[in-house]
Amino acid sequence: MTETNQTPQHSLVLVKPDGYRRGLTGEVLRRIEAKGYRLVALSIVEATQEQLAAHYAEHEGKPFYQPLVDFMSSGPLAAVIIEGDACIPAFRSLAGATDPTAAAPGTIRGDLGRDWGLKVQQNIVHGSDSPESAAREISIWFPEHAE
Ligand code: DAT
Ligand code: MG
Repeated sequence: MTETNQTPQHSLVLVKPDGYRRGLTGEVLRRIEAKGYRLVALSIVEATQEQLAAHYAEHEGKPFYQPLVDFMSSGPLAAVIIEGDACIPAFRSLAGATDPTAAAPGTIRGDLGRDWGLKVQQNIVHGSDSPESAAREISIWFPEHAE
């Protein structure tokens, strides 16, 4: 029998306030499930300043940091834990490039996003970029699921 990993990979996905406001949460979740990943936690929340400071600590001091925090505070978002082998790079691939203008057609950002001429790109989704980020971000948004 083929050996499988004992612990499936998890990634933290956010449908950002632009995606939630535009009614794209279901479309994002549909793409994740159609790809073959499982949703293991889902929550519609208004992010606290503490959550956003922790989530985006790596960007503090950059010119788009405050616009990013303000945007992420502009309304509800959907926080999701997804599960399955290689789901971290696979979701980054589904999401597409950070800049929605450059994001390839077929990706979430390429199909559903655009540049609105603002100080921060509103690009519909966030996805963890490494196992370390995923563990850190899951503890921010779902402390009850911390690994
Ligand atoms: P990603 O979300 O693709 O991991 P990131 O972590 O580098 O990208 O940046 C976080 C978010 O900040 C990103 O989704 C959109 C915004 N952003 C990043 N770089 C930007 C820039 N140069 N100008 C405007 N917004 C930017
Ligand atoms: Mg990032």
